[in-house]
Amino acid sequence: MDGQQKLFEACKAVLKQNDQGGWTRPAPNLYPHQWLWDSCFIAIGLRHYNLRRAQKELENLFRGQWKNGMLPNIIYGKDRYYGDNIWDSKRSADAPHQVQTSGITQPPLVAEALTKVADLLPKRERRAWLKRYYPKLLAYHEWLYRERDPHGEGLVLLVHPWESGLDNSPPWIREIRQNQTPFWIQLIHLLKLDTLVELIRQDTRYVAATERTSTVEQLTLLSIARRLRRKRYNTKKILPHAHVLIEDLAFNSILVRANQQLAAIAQELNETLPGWLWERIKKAPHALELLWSETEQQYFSRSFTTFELITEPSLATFLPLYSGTISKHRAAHLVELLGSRGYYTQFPVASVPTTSRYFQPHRYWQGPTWLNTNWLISEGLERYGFHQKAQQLRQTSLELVGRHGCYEYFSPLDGSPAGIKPFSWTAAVAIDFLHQT
Ligand code: 2M8
Repeated sequence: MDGQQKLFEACKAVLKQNDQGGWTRPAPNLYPHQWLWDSCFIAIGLRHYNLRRAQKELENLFRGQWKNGMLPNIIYGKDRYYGDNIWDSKRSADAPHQVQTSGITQPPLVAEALTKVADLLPKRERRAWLKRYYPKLLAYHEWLYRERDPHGEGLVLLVHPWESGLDNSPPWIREIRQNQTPFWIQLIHLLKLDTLVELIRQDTRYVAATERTSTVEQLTLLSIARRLRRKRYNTKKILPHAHVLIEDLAFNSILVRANQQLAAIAQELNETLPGWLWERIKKAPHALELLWSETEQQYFSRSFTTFELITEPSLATFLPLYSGTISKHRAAHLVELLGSRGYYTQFPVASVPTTSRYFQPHRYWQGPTWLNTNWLISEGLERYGFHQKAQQLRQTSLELVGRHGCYEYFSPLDGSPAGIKPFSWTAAVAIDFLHQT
């Protein structure tokens, strides 16, 4: 067996180990449930060797869809999890009855996963597949723009850092530190009781505390979730009272691409998108440009409340490449940036540039290299014709997995592994990368 085949087999074994019978947990212990964007990456990997199972993964994601169209970021399985009882989704009349879910969403990668699976299906099955999921996908995009774009400008807002998928990335940390940390949590920090509280944290039983979100931030994330629960996840009730609302750059870049995929599916099926939604979809690529800073020459997330850009750099700045709608000139500029300012480290892409005050090589979304974001960037690079750069990124990513196995993330400085293992999307993305080399 050659090296590539061996790696493929090892990655398949990870997905098998994490298979819960039709859906895949991200990892044992730490993440025992089904997560939204994880399952999309997982389906993208699975389709290469088990198309039926990839279909099942997505079918199971839609078990969690709410009556109002929302796809939740977590559908609970039977095992326990450290935040289990915070959501109590049944408090909303929109939540499904058959399963327990969270009350928030995650990056809208599902159009991508449905499309990539469809592309491998025979003609007739493809049509049936798209027909089956089009109404559900449409309902999700309608929910996003109806509930989360109250100004009708083509940018959706997020109400919790967990919705961004990049939980503790600098723009979110800065905003929650400035506006959201409740007094009792500040007190814990002031009295240096963090280490005591850490003792009751369950996630740090499996991964070193230095590789996870800090205790103060973790408590704040739980407290924001509780506030959302009190409002029964009703956006109209949440907005007037929320302290941190962000038009997240990564999320909106992914959504712009997802909109194109939704529109392509509609066209293939001879369906017409609702007029109001089509208007938003047309606005979205222009709205993304509102997130460009002329001074800093890069993209940022924006506060929904103040309309100000949150000028803390992170890898999200490269995701407009993935949206595919920015100008070639802008794309070339981003590629130049990718090669500099602390992003293109020995094992790129650092989730936060090494020059940032937030950078920590092993701490979650505050510096490490992740395979899923490398996937999004490499897809974007391909779209703009930077094939060699995309190939390079896939190679360095595969090198990490080949050397250390399917860890959750890796230090961008020396490639040392961190987080939980065996982690499903690392395996799934590696499989997709192997099929592109
Ligand atoms: C992380 O997020 C969860 C909450 O959703 C957590 O912090 O426990 C993030 O890395 C997220 O992007 C990912 O989907 C999830 C499961 O892998 O873990």
